[in-house]
Amino acid sequence: MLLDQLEINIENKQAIIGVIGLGYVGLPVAASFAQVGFRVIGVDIKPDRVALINAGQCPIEGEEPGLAELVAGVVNDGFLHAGTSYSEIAEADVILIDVETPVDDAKRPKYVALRAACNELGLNMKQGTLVIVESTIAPGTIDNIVRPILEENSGGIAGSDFFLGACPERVMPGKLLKNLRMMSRVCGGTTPETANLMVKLYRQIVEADLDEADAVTAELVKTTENAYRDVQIAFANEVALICEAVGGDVWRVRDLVNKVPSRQMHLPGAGVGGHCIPKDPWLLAYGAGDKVPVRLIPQARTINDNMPLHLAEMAQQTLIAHGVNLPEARILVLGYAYLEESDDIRNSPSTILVNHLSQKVDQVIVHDPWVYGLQGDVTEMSSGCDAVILMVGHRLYSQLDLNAISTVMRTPIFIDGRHVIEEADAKAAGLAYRCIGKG
Ligand code: SAJ
Repeated sequence: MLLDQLEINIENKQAIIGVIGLGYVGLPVAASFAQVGFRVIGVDIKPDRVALINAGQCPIEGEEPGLAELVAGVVNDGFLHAGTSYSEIAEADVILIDVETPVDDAKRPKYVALRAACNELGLNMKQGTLVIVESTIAPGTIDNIVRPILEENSGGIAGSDFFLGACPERVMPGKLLKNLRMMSRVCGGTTPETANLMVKLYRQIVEADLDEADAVTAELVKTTENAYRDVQIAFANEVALICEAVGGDVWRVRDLVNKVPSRQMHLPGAGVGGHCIPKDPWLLAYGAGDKVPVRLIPQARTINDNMPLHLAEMAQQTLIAHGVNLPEARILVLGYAYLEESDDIRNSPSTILVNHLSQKVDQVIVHDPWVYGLQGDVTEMSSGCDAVILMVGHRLYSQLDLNAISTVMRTPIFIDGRHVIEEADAKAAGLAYRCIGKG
């Protein structure tokens, strides 16, 4: 009965939707449901973020096409309201949980925010509520953490007094609204009926496939899709190191390997950053507990995390080979964001490189056209430097005036961590050029 009534209210958009966590996942999803006519109540622990949203402003940084206008519209029309108290979502029929789920230094999930949200929600939610965790979580989290906390604090039973599932988000910075609408999603319910209801809910805002599954499958798919990418990148990086050792060119090797059907060797490079790929493999590994000796996934993480240090070693070797005294050396690092054409510096490989080199040389200067405070003229910034290390494949770096840079550098060394510069061009400009993956 509870489920049937909820289904009716979802279909006729009478269901009230609560969203816990109004960050780069929660706010776009709250605004998207509001846009199609649901009354949405958002809850966030940051009062200033809540105040901004209620003033119709979007606190998400970076370029997110359509998001600011959408937030302004749905707030102005009264479909989206934000608050800091869970009492405001006591009347909600559906609750989406979009809080951070980072890993700690020991690579274990840090569920402080998730546990707090479940504790508060359990004490406030009404009978018959559908609770969906959209945050990326380790396999087993719904069953071992979310369900027990909600049942204990609400006094109800999942599947009968309230309904519970996981539907991991697949948003990407710069494409939040587009991905929300166009990316398929796994609707993992603790019961088949719940999964079916989740599909009916998301069908209101998602145009892509919505696949019914159980909760652990939804948890596995999201963490696996990102662990898969991390392992693929690690393989490319390991082949790059082999190519350096045997005098090969990984970029040509990759092109020729990928001519073979069903080969899709990824891009080697200066490392793997961001908010997803460095974290999600650890969530997948954690889910295995001590039942399975997980070896490949941690090794891939180690390989990728070592790439910035490999770049630093390449730079140090080349500086010494050119007679530069490291403690007097001056280095320019090109790129501080974790990804090309992005201003997002979360888990950026450049951070590892800069911290390492700062212990070894006299001065490390950082440029990034997208990161506030790091913009500038690359030629001017390379003046008097002994090495330039390219860490991010920003388009700007493919248009550098290599002759001018070579002229103003004290020692014209160029280390290319993303194969942005062609070796012939670098050498024609008088640069001592080294590239990841080229022996
Ligand atoms: N990277 C490589 N080699 C590659 C691909 C990426 O070194 O072949 C590096 C990038 O430089 C970056 C890091 O890995 O430092 C992550 O790059 P990414 O392209 O995976 O971008 P992300 O971190 O934004 O990943 C997101 C993920 N999306 C979600 O979690 C919803 C990921 O699943 C997507 O595959 C990826 O976007 C994408 O395809 O754009």
